[in-house]
Amino acid sequence: MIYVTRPSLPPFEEFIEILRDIWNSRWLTNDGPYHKMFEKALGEYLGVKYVSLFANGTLALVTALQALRITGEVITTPYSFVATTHALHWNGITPVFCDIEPNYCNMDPEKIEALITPRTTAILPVHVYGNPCDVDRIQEIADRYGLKVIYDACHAFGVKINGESILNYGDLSILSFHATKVFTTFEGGAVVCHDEKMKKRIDFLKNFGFADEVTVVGPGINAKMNEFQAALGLLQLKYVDEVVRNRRRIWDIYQQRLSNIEGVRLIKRNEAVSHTPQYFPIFIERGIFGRSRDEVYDALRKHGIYPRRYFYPLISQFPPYRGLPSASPANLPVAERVTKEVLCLPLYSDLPEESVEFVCEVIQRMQK
Ligand code: T4K
Repeated sequence: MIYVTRPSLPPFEEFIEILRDIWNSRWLTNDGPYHKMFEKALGEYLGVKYVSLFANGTLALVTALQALRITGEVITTPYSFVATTHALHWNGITPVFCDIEPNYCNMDPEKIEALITPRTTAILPVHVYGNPCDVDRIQEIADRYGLKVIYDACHAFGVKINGESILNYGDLSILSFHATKVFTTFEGGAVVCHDEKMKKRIDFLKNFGFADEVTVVGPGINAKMNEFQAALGLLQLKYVDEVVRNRRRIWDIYQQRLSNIEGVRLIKRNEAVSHTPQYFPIFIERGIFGRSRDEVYDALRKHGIYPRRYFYPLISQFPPYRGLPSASPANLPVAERVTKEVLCLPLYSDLPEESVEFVCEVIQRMQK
């Protein structure tokens, strides 16, 4: 079986040593020593000022919106994992779906302004597949209308643009360290921010709102990362560069093998960006390839290959959201097309080259 992804883990013996240490200390959570060490080391690795660790990316998103006191309507993308919009829902915020552009599958900045109303308070774009959004254009719009920008950067661990971390754009950025991500702490996540006051507020909110033993500053939640997650994260930092190198090598093989198949469109790459490939999406253009995306999906599965249709269906088609005016397919023509074409191929650090070749062969053989 060849899955869409598999976690990269450090040598077991190294983790056992750390487990022993945690056992002996009996400090398991609540800003323990490994939490402190990992938070500091992660900020340095990513090249950002402040990091707050979380139990997972979804709680990080929910808390980030709380931290900025976002209300009313937020403009977001329907082309993402459902957690992006759920985070708005959990905060009583109305999502307003903006269409995407076809090259990178990110929110189309040219379509944002038409969606702004007096109730709009923020923009929540996603760096889909780790490809940076048009951060300058989005910031320009946000500044003109006085909106906050929160980036869902769950696919963008370590991504840089012109040598600068992509996490340094916008008001806040959110990371996920789920088992399926380039960098994993089993489950986990983080909020990246740019000033100490905001970091403090986020840290209070993820710990029930406690500022000290007797002071609660807001209706916080329990979203803390525990010592086991933090210890794994600390260890993972030693190996992540190697993991990224391996992923890039696999990316290059796919790129080379698939770029000349008519009807298989590949995602665009921005030369200014240093990538940490999270997924290898392809887009099956039925009219040219002669087969539908789902036919290719089924054929691969018959060969024991398990690609995923990230992101299908669009979030705007799920029951909590499909009644919204902005969820109408007429408002989202590009996203509606892309969601029917996309297939994310297996990509992980220790995926054998023969497996990559096999995946490409099965796709090539299907062309009519
Ligand atoms: N924003 C964005 C843009 C996101 O992509 C995500 C998460 C979030 C926010 C929320 O972050 P978290 O709260 O999750 O930290 C997966 C993940 O559960 C999810 O984290 C991820 N995005 C999403 C894109 O994919 P599923 O339901 O597709 O995962 P699952 O369990 O089917 O796993 C996929 C494949 O990975 C399996 O076929 C085999 C492999 N796998 C999976 C797990 C869990 C392993 O080999 N080992 C494992 O432990 O959602």
